[in-house]
Amino acid sequence: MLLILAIVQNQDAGGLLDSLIARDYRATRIQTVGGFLQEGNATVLAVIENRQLADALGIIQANCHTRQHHVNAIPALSEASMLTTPYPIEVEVGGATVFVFDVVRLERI
Ligand code: 2BA
Repeated sequence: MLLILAIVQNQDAGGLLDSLIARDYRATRIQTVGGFLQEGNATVLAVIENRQLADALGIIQANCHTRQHHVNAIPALSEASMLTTPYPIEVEVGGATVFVFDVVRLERI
């Protein structure tokens, strides 16, 4: 058994959950916040059989899309420049950041 932990964008989380459930996977969505952007994202947990890994990753890939986000960065202070005016930078977020763990045991008690 494997635990898939997928960090996805909020816009993609509902469709991903629907697609997983439609294919008979069990899944849980947790509201989370990304450390860099400090924006809400979603973490989806699903325990699957090892043979289902490729299928489950395919469902994640089909539902999670890459998007550009803009964030204001503050330049580092240097001797040459005392400017601290924030400037916009663009970062590419997603589709999904996926971690796969071995599961020793699953109990429903
Ligand atoms: P955030 O930490 O808010 O990061 C959002 C996006 O900002 C990242 O997209 C990446 O493109 C960029 N980014 C992150 N840290 C950066 C840095 N130090 N310098 C420059 N750009 C940076 P993704 O890589 O697609 O990550 C999306 C979200 O997935 C992250 O949101 C975080 O919540 C999670 N994540 C990504 N990698 C992770 C990891 N190794 N461990 C734990 N969570 C991770």
